Order: sequence, then structure tokens, then C-alpha cells
Amino acid sequence: MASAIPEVIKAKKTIDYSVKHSLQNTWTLWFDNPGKKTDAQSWADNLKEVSSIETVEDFWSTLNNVCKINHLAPNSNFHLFKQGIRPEWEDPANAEGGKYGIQFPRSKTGDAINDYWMNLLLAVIGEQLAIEDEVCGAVVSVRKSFYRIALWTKTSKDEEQTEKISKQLRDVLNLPEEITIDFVPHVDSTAKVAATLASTTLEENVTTEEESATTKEEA
Ligand code: MGP
Repeated sequence: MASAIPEVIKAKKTIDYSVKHSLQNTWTLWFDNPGKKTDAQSWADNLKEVSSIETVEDFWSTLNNVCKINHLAPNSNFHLFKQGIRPEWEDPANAEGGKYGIQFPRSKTGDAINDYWMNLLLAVIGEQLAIEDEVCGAVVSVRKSFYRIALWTKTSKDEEQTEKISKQLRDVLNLPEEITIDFVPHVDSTAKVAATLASTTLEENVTTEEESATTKEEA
């Protein structure tokens, strides 16, 4: 039995479990599940703060108490961000930055997504990435056919840095070769949403005009 091994008994006597080990930064865990795809305006209404993580012990206690990623409903997201940074493109710390997104097919990945997410979190809170001031946070997203983990950083214009961070992420996460890392500046995401909104509004206006023309004809 493990507890009968003298070294284990000695370790048990010498570890003071009441001492907490501070992290370099304090982090906030957020969760959202809009239930369905939301638009950019109402998106933030679904964000909920889950816990604040100041120590290694807080981290493990949080991770052990939240739902496993492979058990979450589609459209759910967990976000772990430095305290004071909201997990939104609009936050001043993120506005000029971008995300390194890594997508995993759900069918092939299964519960391995929990380890990918945990390893990303450990790299982030343990400040293992040699760009620690750059890091804003990490996100895991559950979608119908894939999981995505992402690292959010403060800047997006330095190509050399983007390559360096991608390489570090690949190493830290021990990614299979076929899994790619895509960097998207947040301005591109915002522009994509704005373009979609503009074309939807245009379509709605055309439909309304057509409807009112039909009504007039009928009258
Ligand atoms: P998503 O979760 O980043 O991507 O954004 P998903 O679900 O994989 O789908 P994609 O096809 O849009 O890439 C989903 C939607 O949530 C976006 O289209 C926005 O409407 C909204 N959204 C997401 N984020 C991270 C933000 C944000 O930071 N700010 C705002 N305003 N809306 C956001």
C-alpha cells in the first residue's frame, strides 16, 4: 500500500496543506452558453463570472468542480482571463490583439479535449509561454461538430511573434501534426460580424420593400 512507504509517510508529515501557492497573476473564469448562436450586440449578456483564481489550489479546486468540456452543451464557452480583462474583443486589453484558435473534430477528440484545455490553462497560469505579458486569456468553445481552444493575446501585428507563439503552443500542447493553429486578429472578427450584420439588414430592408410593394399591388 502506498501509504506504508516510508518516503510517502515522511512527505505527508512535511507538506503543510494549509499553505496556498500564489500565482503570478489573478485570473477570472467566465462561462457562457447562449443556447443558440447570438449576435454581437447581445453576446455579452450571457457572460457569467464563475470564480476568481489567485492560487494553484484555487485553480485545481475550480477545475475539479466545473463540468468537463466533453459534457458541455453545444455553444458553451469557458473563458479564463487575467483579472480586469473581460473576455471580449471590445475590452481595451484585447482590442488590438487576436486569438490563436485550435480546432479539434469532436468525433475524433472525445474526452482528450479536457487535457488539451487543462494543458493550455496550465501554460497560461504558469506563465510558461515566453510572452507572458502578451497573454490576455484562454477560451474553450464547444460547437456542434468541433471543440476549439484559443489563446488571446494583446497584439496582432508582429508576424515573427505570431509564429513564435504558434510554435510554443504547438510544443506545450503536443499537438498532432494534422491540427492547425489559426491566428485571427480581433479586428477581423469584428469586421466579419459587422459585414454579416450589414448584409442581414440589407436583406431585411429588401424583403420589407418587396412585402410593402406586394401589399400595395393587392390593395
Ligand atoms: P465565436 O464564439 O467567436 O465563434 O463567436 P463561433 O461560435 O465559432 O462562430 P463564428 O462562425 O462566428 O466564428 C460567435 C458569435 O458570438 C460572433 O459571431 C459574435 O456575434 C459573438 N461574439 C463572440 N465574441 C468572442 C464576441 C466578442 O468578443 N464581442 C462581441 N460583441 N460579440 C462576440
